[in-house]
Amino acid sequence: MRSSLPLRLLIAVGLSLGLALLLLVVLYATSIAFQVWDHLRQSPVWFVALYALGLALLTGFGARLIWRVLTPRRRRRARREAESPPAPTEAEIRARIERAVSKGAVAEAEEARQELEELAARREAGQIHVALLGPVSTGKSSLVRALLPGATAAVSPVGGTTREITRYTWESPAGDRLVISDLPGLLEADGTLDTVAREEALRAHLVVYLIEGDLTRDQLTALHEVLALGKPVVLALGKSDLMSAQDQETLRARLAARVAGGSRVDVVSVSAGAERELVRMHSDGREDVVTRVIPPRTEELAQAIQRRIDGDRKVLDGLRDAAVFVLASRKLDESLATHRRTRALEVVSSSTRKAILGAMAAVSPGTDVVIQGYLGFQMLRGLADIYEVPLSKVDVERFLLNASGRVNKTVPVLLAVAGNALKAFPGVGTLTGGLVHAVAYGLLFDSLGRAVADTLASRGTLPEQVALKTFEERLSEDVEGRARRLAKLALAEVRLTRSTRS
Ligand SMILES: Nc1nc2c(ncn2[C@@H]2O[C@H](COP(=O)(O)OP(=O)(O)OP(=O)(O)O)[C@@H](O)[C@H]2O)c(=O)[nH]1
Ligand SMILES: [Mg+2]
Repeated sequence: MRSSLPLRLLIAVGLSLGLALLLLVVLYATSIAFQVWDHLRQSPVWFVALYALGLALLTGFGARLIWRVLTPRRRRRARREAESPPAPTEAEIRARIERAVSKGAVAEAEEARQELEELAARREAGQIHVALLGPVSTGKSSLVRALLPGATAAVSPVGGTTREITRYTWESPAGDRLVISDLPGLLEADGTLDTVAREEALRAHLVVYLIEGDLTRDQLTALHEVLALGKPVVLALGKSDLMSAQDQETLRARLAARVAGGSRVDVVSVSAGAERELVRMHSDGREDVVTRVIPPRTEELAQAIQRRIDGDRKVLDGLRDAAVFVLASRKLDESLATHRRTRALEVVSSSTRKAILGAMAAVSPGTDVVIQGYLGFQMLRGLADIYEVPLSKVDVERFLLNASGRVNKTVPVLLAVAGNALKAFPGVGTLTGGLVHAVAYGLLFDSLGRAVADTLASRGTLPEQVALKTFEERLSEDVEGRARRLAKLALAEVRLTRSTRS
């Protein structure tokens, strides 16, 4: 459509005015810029540098502010998630399992190995797995019964009825045979079965998350955990027979808005059916109770499941595999962390014992320092080896030197605490001098070893300042209790030496 002449004239006038204004702004800005430039030329160099720095900072800050305003928080979070490390591959996990086994952590690697074995068995069987997840008592087992009239899943109004995973074979509307897992309810009072249910959800291709009202914060978190792994989810609003059509519609719209999973979440209504007792009034005044059977309503759910499994099977398998790899890797991380912690504490306690013995066995003044230096070196190397952190000889020596520097002021306190601890044991007598030193050394070793082990475990490296700060904190932690234990240990050694001599 062609615009009329007056309108075009109006646009031309508007444009001319706009251009004139722009020209004015440019001229004005240029004039100010020249004035500033003239001033700057007469100013000392340090002022010009400071001015330039200020301008650069202001520009950087402004650019960052504009970027934050233009990028909504959700997109920034999505970017961060996209940048998060990808799921480990099967080859990587297998290599880690092998390394753990070669280091003696056979039992620790077992759970991860079993996850991979289970995955291999499921791949071989080629069936689609659907996990029925959701908070307690939302009707998961009842839904299994509704889908499979022959199923014997236990149902009860008391929460926490299902205590283990039960798998059923279900035929979808299009005749596909699927495995449906009825899972223990999430977020039950003691929470012991949460992990069982969540892990099975990770092993499935598809998760049906059954709720019976709006999502609580905890339920939303549990759902996001599944969504974070990219798994398709059907969010099923259960017990729909208890809600009016209007309420259901409002709630479903709200649920869809709350679940930020986009196209990966379908929201459907389901009902496992129910029986309701009604009082029937007769014309002659008689009353009797009749049972009204409300039929199950599962078609919408079945269709949603079918739609999902009709998608690209390779993609579904890939997402399932990735989730299992995350699960296996997590299990390996957890059990290796426990294993490493146990071994690290063994190294610390054996080094502490040796430090006590070394101090007691020192033949002349100064020899104890040499012994402790050697033992400290061995302890740190042992811990670094357990946590697979490469630490050079120079690194260890510098660290030990700085650690000794830190404790110089604390030594008198440690000696006093050690002396006090020994007083609790009658008959220590003349030996006390050497023993006090030995117990103080023990306290130093115990604190240093634990601090280094904690730092290696939490950081995966040994940042010196962090480890030394932890060392100082550990030194004052339960110092009396530890001194008593170490005093007991030292005395036991003394008695042992005496009895072998006599
Ligand atoms: N009205 C109505 N009641 C239902 C429906 N589904 C389940 N119920 C009732 O809800 C209660 C809990 O049902 P279950 O099937 O045991 O729930 P669950 O989610 O398996 O429970 P847990 O295994 O304890 O987590 C029972 O009293 C059921 O009769 C439904 O669709 N409509
Ligand atoms: Mg159940």
